[in-house]
Amino acid sequence: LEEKELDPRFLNTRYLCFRPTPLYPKFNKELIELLEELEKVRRLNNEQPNVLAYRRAIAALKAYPRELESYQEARKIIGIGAKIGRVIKTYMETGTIPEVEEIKQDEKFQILDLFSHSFGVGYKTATAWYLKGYRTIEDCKKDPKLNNMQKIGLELYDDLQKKMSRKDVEEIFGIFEREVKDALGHECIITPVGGYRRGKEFNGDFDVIISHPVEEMTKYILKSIVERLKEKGFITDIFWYGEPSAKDKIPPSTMIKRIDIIIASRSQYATALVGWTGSRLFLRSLKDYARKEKEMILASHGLFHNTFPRQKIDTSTEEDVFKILGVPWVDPTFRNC
Ligand code: TTP
Ligand code: MN
Ligand code: MN
Ligand code: MN
Repeated sequence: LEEKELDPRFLNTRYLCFRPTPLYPKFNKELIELLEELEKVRRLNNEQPNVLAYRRAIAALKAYPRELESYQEARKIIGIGAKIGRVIKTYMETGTIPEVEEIKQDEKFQILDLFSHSFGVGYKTATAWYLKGYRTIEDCKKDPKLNNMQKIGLELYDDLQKKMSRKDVEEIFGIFEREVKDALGHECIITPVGGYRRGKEFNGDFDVIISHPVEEMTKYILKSIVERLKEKGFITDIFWYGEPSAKDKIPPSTMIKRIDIIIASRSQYATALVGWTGSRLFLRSLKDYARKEKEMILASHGLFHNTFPRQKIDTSTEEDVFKILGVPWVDPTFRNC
Protein backbone atom coordinates (compact mmCIF):
# COMPACT_ATOMS: atom_id res chain seq x y z
CA LEU A 1 0.00 0.00 0.00
CA GLU A 2 1.13 3.52 -0.74
CA GLU A 3 1.69 5.89 2.11
CA LYS A 4 -0.65 8.41 0.59
CA GLU A 5 -3.57 6.06 1.16
CA LEU A 6 -3.11 6.45 4.89
CA ASP A 7 -4.92 9.12 6.81
CA PRO A 8 -2.11 11.70 7.14
CA ARG A 9 -2.86 12.10 10.83
CA PHE A 10 -1.15 8.76 11.44
CA LEU A 11 2.10 9.88 9.97
CA ASN A 12 2.61 13.58 10.37
CA THR A 13 2.12 14.57 13.95
CA ARG A 14 4.28 14.45 17.03
CA TYR A 15 1.20 15.17 19.10
CA LEU A 16 -0.97 12.21 20.04
CA CYS A 17 -3.96 14.49 20.61
CA PHE A 18 -4.26 15.03 16.85
CA ARG A 19 -4.72 11.35 16.26
CA PRO A 20 -7.92 9.51 17.15
CA THR A 21 -6.96 6.53 19.32
CA PRO A 22 -9.73 3.96 19.83
CA LEU A 23 -10.16 1.94 23.00
CA TYR A 24 -9.51 -1.37 21.28
CA PRO A 25 -7.15 -1.68 18.36
CA LYS A 26 -8.55 -3.16 15.17
CA PHE A 27 -5.17 -4.29 13.89
CA ASN A 28 -1.85 -5.59 15.22
CA LYS A 29 -3.54 -6.81 18.39
CA GLU A 30 -1.08 -9.53 19.36
CA LEU A 31 1.91 -7.25 18.91
CA ILE A 32 0.21 -4.55 21.00
CA GLU A 33 -0.43 -7.00 23.84
CA LEU A 34 3.20 -8.07 23.87
CA LEU A 35 4.41 -4.47 23.88
CA GLU A 36 2.07 -3.75 26.79
CA GLU A 37 3.79 -6.51 28.74
CA LEU A 38 7.15 -4.92 28.03
CA GLU A 39 5.83 -1.53 29.09
CA LYS A 40 4.80 -3.07 32.40
CA VAL A 41 8.28 -4.51 32.89
CA ARG A 42 9.84 -1.09 32.23
CA ARG A 43 7.40 0.48 34.70
CA LEU A 44 8.17 -2.04 37.44
CA ASN A 45 11.88 -1.44 36.81
CA ASN A 46 11.33 2.31 37.10
CA GLU A 47 12.66 3.03 33.61
CA GLN A 48 10.48 6.09 33.11
CA PRO A 49 11.73 7.28 29.69
CA ASN A 50 11.31 3.77 28.32
CA VAL A 51 7.81 3.48 29.76
CA LEU A 52 6.87 6.61 27.88
CA ALA A 53 8.49 5.36 24.68
CA TYR A 54 6.45 2.16 24.92
CA ARG A 55 3.22 4.08 25.67
CA ARG A 56 3.79 6.22 22.59
CA ALA A 57 4.54 3.26 20.38
CA ILE A 58 1.50 1.37 21.68
CA ALA A 59 -0.74 4.40 21.16
CA ALA A 60 0.57 4.80 17.61
CA LEU A 61 -0.15 1.15 16.85
CA LYS A 62 -3.62 1.28 18.42
CA ALA A 63 -4.47 4.13 16.09
CA TYR A 64 -2.79 2.54 13.06
CA PRO A 65 -5.41 1.63 10.48
CA ARG A 66 -4.04 -1.62 9.07
CA GLU A 67 -1.94 -4.72 9.81
CA LEU A 68 1.77 -4.07 9.66
CA GLU A 69 3.34 -5.87 6.75
CA SER A 70 6.96 -5.19 7.48
CA TYR A 71 9.36 -3.84 10.00
CA GLN A 72 10.15 -0.96 7.61
CA GLU A 73 6.51 0.02 7.67
CA ALA A 74 6.55 0.11 11.46
CA ARG A 75 9.59 2.36 11.53
CA LYS A 76 7.79 4.98 9.44
CA ILE A 77 5.18 5.48 12.12
CA ILE A 78 5.89 8.48 14.31
CA GLY A 79 6.23 7.19 17.85
CA ILE A 80 8.10 4.02 16.93
CA GLY A 81 11.82 4.58 17.34
CA ALA A 82 14.86 2.42 16.71
CA LYS A 83 14.78 0.48 19.98
CA ILE A 84 11.15 -0.58 19.89
CA GLY A 85 11.55 -0.96 16.14
CA ARG A 86 14.06 -3.75 16.82
CA VAL A 87 11.60 -5.45 19.16
CA ILE A 88 8.95 -5.30 16.47
CA LYS A 89 11.46 -6.71 13.98
CA THR A 90 12.01 -9.73 16.20
CA TYR A 91 8.29 -10.21 16.52
CA MET A 92 7.77 -9.95 12.77
CA GLU A 93 10.51 -12.51 12.11
CA THR A 94 9.76 -15.03 14.86
CA GLY A 95 6.17 -14.40 15.91
CA THR A 96 7.20 -13.82 19.50
CA ILE A 97 9.24 -11.58 21.80
CA PRO A 98 11.69 -13.61 23.95
CA GLU A 99 11.75 -11.08 26.79
CA VAL A 100 8.00 -11.45 27.28
CA GLU A 101 8.37 -15.22 27.57
CA GLU A 102 11.14 -14.74 30.13
CA ILE A 103 9.26 -12.35 32.40
CA LYS A 104 6.29 -14.69 32.55
CA GLN A 105 8.59 -17.08 34.42
CA ASP A 106 10.09 -14.40 36.63
CA GLU A 107 8.83 -14.64 40.22
CA LYS A 108 10.04 -11.18 41.24
CA PHE A 109 8.25 -9.54 38.36
CA GLN A 110 4.99 -11.35 39.14
CA ILE A 111 5.13 -10.22 42.77
CA LEU A 112 6.00 -6.61 41.96
CA ASP A 113 3.07 -6.66 39.57
CA LEU A 114 0.77 -7.98 42.32
CA PHE A 115 1.92 -5.37 44.86
CA SER A 116 1.82 -2.44 42.46
CA HIS A 117 -1.89 -3.01 41.89
CA SER A 118 -2.55 -1.99 45.47
CA PHE A 119 -3.82 1.57 45.82
CA GLY A 120 -1.07 4.18 45.97
CA VAL A 121 1.70 1.62 45.52
CA GLY A 122 4.20 2.26 42.77
CA TYR A 123 7.45 0.62 41.82
CA LYS A 124 9.21 2.05 44.88
CA THR A 125 6.96 0.64 47.59
CA ALA A 126 6.46 -2.61 45.70
CA THR A 127 10.22 -3.09 45.47
CA ALA A 128 10.73 -2.18 49.13
CA TRP A 129 8.15 -4.78 50.17
CA TYR A 130 9.72 -7.39 47.93
CA LEU A 131 13.15 -6.72 49.45
CA LYS A 132 11.68 -7.11 52.94
CA GLY A 133 10.79 -10.63 51.87
CA TYR A 134 7.05 -10.14 51.41
CA ARG A 135 5.53 -12.37 48.78
CA THR A 136 1.78 -12.04 49.32
CA ILE A 137 -0.72 -9.27 50.09
CA GLU A 138 -1.17 -10.87 53.53
CA ASP A 139 2.58 -10.39 54.17
CA CYS A 140 2.32 -6.70 53.25
CA LYS A 141 -0.61 -6.13 55.60
CA LYS A 142 1.67 -7.04 58.53
CA ASP A 143 4.21 -4.32 57.70
CA PRO A 144 4.41 -2.03 60.77
CA LYS A 145 5.22 1.07 58.68
CA LEU A 146 2.13 1.28 56.46
CA ASN A 147 0.51 4.68 56.01
CA ASN A 148 -3.27 5.03 56.13
CA MET A 149 -3.72 4.92 52.40
CA GLN A 150 -1.65 1.77 52.07
CA LYS A 151 -3.58 0.13 54.91
CA ILE A 152 -6.91 0.78 53.24
CA GLY A 153 -5.56 -0.24 49.85
CA LEU A 154 -4.27 -3.58 51.15
CA GLU A 155 -7.33 -4.31 53.25
CA LEU A 156 -9.64 -3.71 50.29
CA TYR A 157 -7.22 -5.24 47.77
CA ASP A 158 -9.56 -7.92 46.42
CA ASP A 159 -12.58 -5.64 46.09
CA LEU A 160 -10.61 -2.85 44.46
CA GLN A 161 -9.03 -5.25 41.96
CA LYS A 162 -12.38 -6.28 40.56
CA LYS A 163 -13.28 -4.12 37.61
CA MET A 164 -16.71 -2.57 37.34
CA SER A 165 -18.82 -3.13 34.26
CA ARG A 166 -20.45 -0.11 32.66
CA LYS A 167 -23.68 -1.22 34.32
CA ASP A 168 -22.02 -1.21 37.75
CA VAL A 169 -20.74 2.32 37.11
CA GLU A 170 -24.20 3.44 35.99
CA GLU A 171 -25.72 2.01 39.14
CA ILE A 172 -23.29 3.94 41.35
CA PHE A 173 -23.84 7.02 39.24
CA GLY A 174 -27.61 6.75 39.76
CA ILE A 175 -27.27 6.69 43.54
CA PHE A 176 -24.66 9.41 43.47
CA GLU A 177 -26.69 11.73 41.27
CA ARG A 178 -29.80 11.31 43.42
CA GLU A 179 -27.94 12.02 46.65
CA VAL A 180 -26.01 15.01 45.29
CA LYS A 181 -29.10 16.62 43.75
CA ASP A 182 -31.03 16.05 46.97
CA ALA A 183 -28.26 17.73 48.92
CA LEU A 184 -27.25 20.55 46.58
CA GLY A 185 -30.19 21.16 44.29
CA HIS A 186 -31.01 20.23 40.74
CA GLU A 187 -28.91 22.91 39.07
CA CYS A 188 -25.79 20.86 39.83
CA ILE A 189 -24.13 19.30 36.81
CA ILE A 190 -22.90 15.80 37.59
CA THR A 191 -20.77 14.19 34.90
CA PRO A 192 -19.07 10.79 34.90
CA VAL A 193 -15.55 11.10 33.52
CA GLY A 194 -12.40 8.92 33.48
CA GLY A 195 -12.25 5.65 31.61
CA TYR A 196 -16.01 5.28 31.71
CA ARG A 197 -16.46 8.38 29.58
CA ARG A 198 -13.82 7.07 27.18
CA GLY A 199 -16.02 4.01 26.65
CA LYS A 200 -14.12 1.51 28.79
CA GLU A 201 -15.96 -1.74 29.40
CA PHE A 202 -14.17 -2.50 32.67
CA ASN A 203 -13.47 0.30 35.09
CA GLY A 204 -11.12 0.42 38.04
CA ASP A 205 -13.01 3.22 39.74
CA PHE A 206 -15.76 5.76 39.21
CA ASP A 207 -14.62 9.31 38.45
CA VAL A 208 -17.20 12.06 38.61
CA ILE A 209 -17.24 15.86 38.36
CA ILE A 210 -19.71 17.96 40.29
CA SER A 211 -20.26 21.55 39.24
CA HIS A 212 -22.56 23.94 41.07
CA PRO A 213 -23.70 27.20 39.43
CA VAL A 214 -22.84 29.29 42.50
CA GLU A 215 -19.08 29.79 42.36
CA GLU A 216 -18.73 30.36 46.14
CA MET A 217 -20.35 26.99 46.84
CA THR A 218 -17.41 25.15 45.33
CA LYS A 219 -15.40 24.94 48.53
CA TYR A 220 -18.23 23.55 50.64
CA ILE A 221 -19.58 20.95 48.26
CA LEU A 222 -17.12 18.11 48.77
CA LYS A 223 -17.47 18.00 52.53
CA SER A 224 -21.25 18.12 52.49
CA ILE A 225 -21.49 15.33 49.91
CA VAL A 226 -18.95 13.10 51.58
CA GLU A 227 -20.62 13.54 54.97
CA ARG A 228 -24.01 12.70 53.53
CA LEU A 229 -22.79 9.61 51.68
CA LYS A 230 -20.96 8.47 54.82
CA GLU A 231 -24.04 8.89 56.99
CA LYS A 232 -26.05 6.80 54.56
CA GLY A 233 -23.38 4.10 54.49
CA PHE A 234 -22.42 4.56 50.82
CA ILE A 235 -18.92 5.71 51.71
CA THR A 236 -16.88 3.42 53.96
CA ASP A 237 -13.30 4.65 53.65
CA ILE A 238 -11.62 7.85 52.53
CA PHE A 239 -8.28 7.52 50.75
CA TRP A 240 -7.57 11.15 50.30
CA TYR A 241 -9.45 14.22 51.38
CA GLY A 242 -6.97 17.00 50.90
CA GLU A 243 -4.95 14.75 53.21
CA PRO A 244 -5.15 11.04 54.01
CA SER A 245 -7.91 10.56 56.50
CA ALA A 246 -8.44 8.20 59.37
CA LYS A 247 -10.49 5.18 58.60
CA ASP A 248 -14.20 5.36 59.35
CA LYS A 249 -15.21 1.78 59.22
CA ILE A 250 -18.78 0.92 58.37
CA PRO A 251 -19.47 -2.77 57.86
CA PRO A 252 -19.87 -3.19 54.12
CA SER A 253 -22.95 -4.92 52.81
CA THR A 254 -21.65 -5.42 49.29
CA MET A 255 -18.50 -4.80 47.33
CA ILE A 256 -16.44 -1.68 47.99
CA LYS A 257 -15.31 0.38 45.01
CA ARG A 258 -13.36 3.55 44.65
CA ILE A 259 -14.96 6.88 43.71
CA ASP A 260 -12.94 9.96 42.74
CA ILE A 261 -15.04 13.07 43.29
CA ILE A 262 -13.86 16.22 41.54
CA ILE A 263 -15.45 19.58 42.34
CA ALA A 264 -15.27 22.27 39.67
CA SER A 265 -16.82 25.72 39.55
CA ARG A 266 -18.70 26.56 36.36
CA SER A 267 -15.73 28.52 35.06
CA GLN A 268 -13.52 25.46 35.60
CA TYR A 269 -16.01 22.90 34.36
CA ALA A 270 -14.91 22.62 30.71
CA THR A 271 -11.22 22.15 31.48
CA ALA A 272 -11.99 19.82 34.39
CA LEU A 273 -13.96 17.69 31.95
CA VAL A 274 -11.02 17.56 29.53
CA GLY A 275 -8.54 16.92 32.35
CA TRP A 276 -10.42 14.15 34.12
CA THR A 277 -11.61 12.34 31.02
CA GLY A 278 -8.01 11.62 30.13
CA SER A 279 -6.40 9.47 29.05
CA ARG A 280 -3.30 10.54 30.89
CA LEU A 281 -1.25 10.32 27.71
CA PHE A 282 -3.84 12.21 25.68
CA LEU A 283 -3.79 14.98 28.27
CA ARG A 284 -0.05 15.05 28.37
CA SER A 285 0.12 15.64 24.64
CA LEU A 286 -2.66 18.24 24.72
CA LYS A 287 -0.80 20.13 27.45
CA ASP A 288 2.50 19.85 25.58
CA TYR A 289 0.89 21.15 22.44
CA ALA A 290 -0.73 24.06 24.30
CA ARG A 291 2.53 25.09 25.92
CA LYS A 292 4.94 24.56 23.05
CA GLU A 293 2.84 25.61 20.07
CA LYS A 294 0.26 28.01 21.52
CA GLU A 295 1.95 29.52 24.57
CA MET A 296 -0.99 28.47 26.66
CA ILE A 297 -1.21 26.50 29.87
CA LEU A 298 -3.90 23.87 30.09
CA ALA A 299 -4.80 22.69 33.59
CA SER A 300 -7.87 21.02 35.09
CA HIS A 301 -8.81 24.35 36.69
CA GLY A 302 -8.55 26.42 33.55
CA LEU A 303 -6.89 27.42 30.30
CA PHE A 304 -4.42 30.32 30.50
CA HIS A 305 -2.19 32.47 28.33
CA ASN A 306 1.34 31.68 29.38
CA THR A 307 2.08 35.28 30.31
CA PHE A 308 3.11 36.82 33.60
CA PRO A 309 0.75 37.09 35.35
CA ARG A 310 -1.20 34.30 33.72
CA GLN A 311 -4.33 35.39 31.95
CA LYS A 312 -7.34 33.12 32.15
CA ILE A 313 -9.19 32.27 28.94
CA ASP A 314 -12.95 31.74 29.25
CA THR A 315 -14.17 28.30 28.30
CA SER A 316 -17.68 26.99 28.84
CA THR A 317 -17.62 23.73 26.90
CA GLU A 318 -15.07 21.07 26.02
CA GLU A 319 -15.47 22.09 22.39
CA ASP A 320 -14.30 25.62 23.36
CA VAL A 321 -11.11 24.18 24.79
CA PHE A 322 -10.28 22.27 21.61
CA LYS A 323 -11.25 25.21 19.40
CA ILE A 324 -9.11 27.72 21.30
CA LEU A 325 -6.15 25.34 21.24
CA GLY A 326 -6.67 24.71 17.54
CA VAL A 327 -6.91 20.95 18.01
CA PRO A 328 -9.58 19.23 15.93
CA TRP A 329 -12.34 17.78 18.11
CA VAL A 330 -11.64 14.28 19.40
CA ASP A 331 -14.56 12.35 20.80
CA PRO A 332 -13.84 11.00 24.32
CA THR A 333 -13.99 7.44 22.99
CA PHE A 334 -11.01 8.27 20.74
CA ARG A 335 -8.82 9.67 23.52
CA ASN A 336 -7.60 6.21 24.49
CA CYS A 337 -3.88 6.62 23.94
P1 TTP B 1 -8.08 7.24 36.63
O1 TTP B 1 -9.36 7.01 37.30
O2 TTP B 1 -6.85 6.97 37.41
O3 TTP B 1 -7.93 6.42 35.27
P2 TTP B 1 -9.00 5.92 34.22
O4 TTP B 1 -10.37 6.32 34.63
O5 TTP B 1 -8.51 6.40 32.91
O6 TTP B 1 -8.89 4.32 34.24
P3 TTP B 1 -9.37 3.28 35.40
O7 TTP B 1 -10.42 2.42 34.81
O8 TTP B 1 -8.14 2.51 35.75
O9 TTP B 1 -9.88 4.08 36.56
O10 TTP B 1 -8.01 8.77 36.18
C1 TTP B 1 -9.01 9.38 35.37
C2 TTP B 1 -8.43 10.50 34.59
O11 TTP B 1 -8.17 11.59 35.44
C3 TTP B 1 -7.10 10.16 33.96
O12 TTP B 1 -7.29 9.73 32.65
C4 TTP B 1 -6.31 11.42 34.03
C5 TTP B 1 -6.95 12.21 35.12
N1 TTP B 1 -6.16 12.32 36.36
C6 TTP B 1 -5.42 13.45 36.58
O13 TTP B 1 -5.40 14.34 35.73
N2 TTP B 1 -4.70 13.57 37.74
C7 TTP B 1 -4.72 12.61 38.71
O14 TTP B 1 -4.06 12.77 39.76
C8 TTP B 1 -5.49 11.43 38.47
C9 TTP B 1 -5.52 10.32 39.48
C10 TTP B 1 -6.19 11.34 37.29
MN1 MN C 1 -11.06 5.91 36.58
MN1 MN D 1 -6.31 3.41 36.94
MN1 MN E 1 -9.83 7.77 39.27
